[in-house]
Amino acid sequence: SKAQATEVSGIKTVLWLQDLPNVLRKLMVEADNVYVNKNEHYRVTEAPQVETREDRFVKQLKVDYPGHTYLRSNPILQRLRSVKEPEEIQLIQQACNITEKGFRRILNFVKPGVWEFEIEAEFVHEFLRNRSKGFAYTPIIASGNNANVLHYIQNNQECKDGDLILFDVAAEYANYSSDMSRTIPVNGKYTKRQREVYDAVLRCKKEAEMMLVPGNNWYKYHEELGKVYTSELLGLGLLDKADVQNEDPAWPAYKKYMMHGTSHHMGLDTHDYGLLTDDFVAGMVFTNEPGFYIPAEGFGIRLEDDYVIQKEGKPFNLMQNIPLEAEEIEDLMNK
Ligand SMILES: [Mn+2]
Repeated sequence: SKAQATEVSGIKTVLWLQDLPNVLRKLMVEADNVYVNKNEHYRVTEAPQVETREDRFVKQLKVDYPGHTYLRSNPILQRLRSVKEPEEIQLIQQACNITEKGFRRILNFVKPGVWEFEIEAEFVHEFLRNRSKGFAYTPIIASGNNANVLHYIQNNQECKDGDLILFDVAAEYANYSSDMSRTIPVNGKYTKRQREVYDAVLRCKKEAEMMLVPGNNWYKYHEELGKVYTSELLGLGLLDKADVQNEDPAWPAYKKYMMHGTSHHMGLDTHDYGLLTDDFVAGMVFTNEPGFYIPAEGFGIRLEDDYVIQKEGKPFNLMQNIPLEAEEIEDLMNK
């Protein structure tokens, strides 16, 4: 009922949809400016092939009311959505906590011979029994060289002794996302080389964390991180000085091993709205997800947590309770 709609939403005036044309007409003849919505997400790279219901509505508005000034609501919405309310952060935290349960469960489950889809099933079972509606996005469970296929979602291979498994798996809760990546050894023990790369990625993640502070912005952040990646890849012997000296500034040498962005807004969408040119401000939620991908060595490693930018100092890590250090993961797998 209308009364119930008011009760759950706090909205005082609730009307039936059939009243829309008349109410809209009354409002339009009193208004000069109309803000219309359009998906301007930076990840939308080409014009959509299908006209949405909203597109048709805007088109009709312009036919019916040609003399109005039409403006974009999107910059306003982008800014509203990129800075989260405390209630929203609580829901994202809950999504992260459910993701943690799933991850701890599979640490007890993974062993040589297990199939990627079996791990996927463990995750979703744990998510649903904690009142999540499921995965926040199509999960990546990539053992061995599958980790080097950036959006590997087949999850249909057997996990082999000696290989790593890269997970990019997380729960939704109350329509809010979480977004986690971890990389674990199938047999419960990283090799010396796997561990070297693991610790290098982890250092990158810790460096990135220090830069998720107010006043920085997405572009400066990525430029600085390029230097961190370059230095770690030199240390791992994956790049040499000549590679760096001769690099193409448009595609720096480090991108051979780390070819994706380090952070994105997260919230109602896993890749949430937000204007990348805006400075970071308190209440924005970002992922932090460095990775090194080495097909020649048969593995790839990505580590990802979700953070809330604070007014001052370090960001708050919503995934601080999810095992991350290599020793802790080995200990839990061998318990
Ligand atoms: Mn992510």
